[in-house]
Amino acid sequence: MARPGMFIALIVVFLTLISSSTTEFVFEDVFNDPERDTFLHGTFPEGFIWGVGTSAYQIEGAWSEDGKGPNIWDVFTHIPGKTYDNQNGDIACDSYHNFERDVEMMKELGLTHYRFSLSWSRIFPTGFTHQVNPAGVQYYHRLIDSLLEAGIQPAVTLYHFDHPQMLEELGGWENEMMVPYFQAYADFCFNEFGDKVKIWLTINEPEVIAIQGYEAGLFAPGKTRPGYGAYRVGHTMLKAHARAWHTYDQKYRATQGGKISIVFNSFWTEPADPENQADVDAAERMRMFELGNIANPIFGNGDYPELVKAVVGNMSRAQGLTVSRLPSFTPEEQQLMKGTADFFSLNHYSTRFVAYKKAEFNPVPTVYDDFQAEFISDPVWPQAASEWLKVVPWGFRRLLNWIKTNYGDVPIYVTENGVSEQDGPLNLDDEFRTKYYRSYINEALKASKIDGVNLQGYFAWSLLDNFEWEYGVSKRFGLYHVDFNDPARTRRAKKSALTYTQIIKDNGFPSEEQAKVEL
Ligand code: GBH
Repeated sequence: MARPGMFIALIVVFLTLISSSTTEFVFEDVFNDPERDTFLHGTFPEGFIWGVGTSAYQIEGAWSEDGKGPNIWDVFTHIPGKTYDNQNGDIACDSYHNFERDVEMMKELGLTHYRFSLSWSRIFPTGFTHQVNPAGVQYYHRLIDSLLEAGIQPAVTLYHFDHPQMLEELGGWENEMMVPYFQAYADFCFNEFGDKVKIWLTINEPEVIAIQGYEAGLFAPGKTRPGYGAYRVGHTMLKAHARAWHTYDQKYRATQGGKISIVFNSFWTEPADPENQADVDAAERMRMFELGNIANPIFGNGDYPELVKAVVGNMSRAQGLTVSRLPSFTPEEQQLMKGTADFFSLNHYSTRFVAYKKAEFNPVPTVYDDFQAEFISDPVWPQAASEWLKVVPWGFRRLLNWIKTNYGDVPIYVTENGVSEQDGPLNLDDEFRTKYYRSYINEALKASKIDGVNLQGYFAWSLLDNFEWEYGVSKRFGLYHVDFNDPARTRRAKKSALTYTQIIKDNGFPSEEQAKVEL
């Protein structure tokens, strides 16, 4: 006959089974550490910004229509061998003609904000402000007006990788004169659109353009200046940003009342061996090179981080140089840089393990040698279509915390986050992307609710499949599928679009009790 003690023990086992089966994980097979990966129920702060992002070259098409001038991406993609299958953005999603459909999709999603960029050469065909293209200006007015009519606020990037070709012929970002040229362009845009636009972003990912465009040569303008290009170009872009910020601050803020910042992109880096101090240091060094080096001048003391100055300085000396390859700011420039952002704007996609690598002294110095780091990824991490993009949700929370630790309680907007799938037969059931968004947004929720990170907005990348730079349209990042073989560029909602719609509606992931309270 069963004794009462045994009966109680059975009940305990039963209850334990039930409660453990309610522990939720999104990527159950891979990320199932109960401490780190358990799904959190709860909602984001009231007034949270929910958006999606795109950029001009990636979606607009109409590359030479209605008076638009050529930009560096038009020229670069027309050079054979630069992009996958020699694809280009001549037509892309044809959003120049389809923007009303785009806005309709945004309404379906229930967005509060839409982040898009202006094509500099559509507004100023040569880049210079004495020759404006009225059709280009009108196009952006129509887009902005239809957003506002739909109750969606525009968040406008002035520059997302695509400056006018004429300016590149004068040296592009290697030319210091880009600072006043960019300032004049920004001034025009604030004046023209600023009564309707309350969120401005000056430059998208300066560190990416610097490395990909002027060091590695994989992005337009395709220049290779190993060891110097990235630092020099980054330096000029930071100054251009600061001048644009001051222009807004002095001439427009009081009457227009908007906010303005610059967009950074960063991986999270985790030491390959947390017990090995050299790896721990290498991981921090990478954060400083990738994010600190551009964030410190703006959110810190106006200058590059001491660590980066020391590393590049020492490497340069060891290479027999008398001047560091990293340019320096004068005290006046530091004053100019400091504080030139109203919020912290972050693009984030993925995480890497970093191991220490002994400094190499090659005849031609490179930025990569300066890193003294080796990148490793865990083979269990789910792999997106883009080679560099491994799915590691927990890295997102750590990066958000790192920003708080280093730059304080600054409001953060995540301006891009998303995942790619390979082009193939039409499949709208994108379970992989759905899980990516659920898990990454959930890590953002943990940062907000548990860690007290001042997160105020989130933009998914991207509204729709688009021209993914050197990969052409072979990598799809969209919540909406685009048929690139169809002249109408028909858009169709993927499953992830429906998931995102629900998250926005719920302002996160309310628990059952919260959901009931809301009823
Ligand atoms: C963003 O850049 C862009 O803003 C956006 O236009 C783009 O469509 C989106 O991402 C998706 O790619 O040498 O290992 O660092 C993201 C930053 C820059 C990340 C280039 C990958 C190259 C690989 N990307 N980087 S690596």
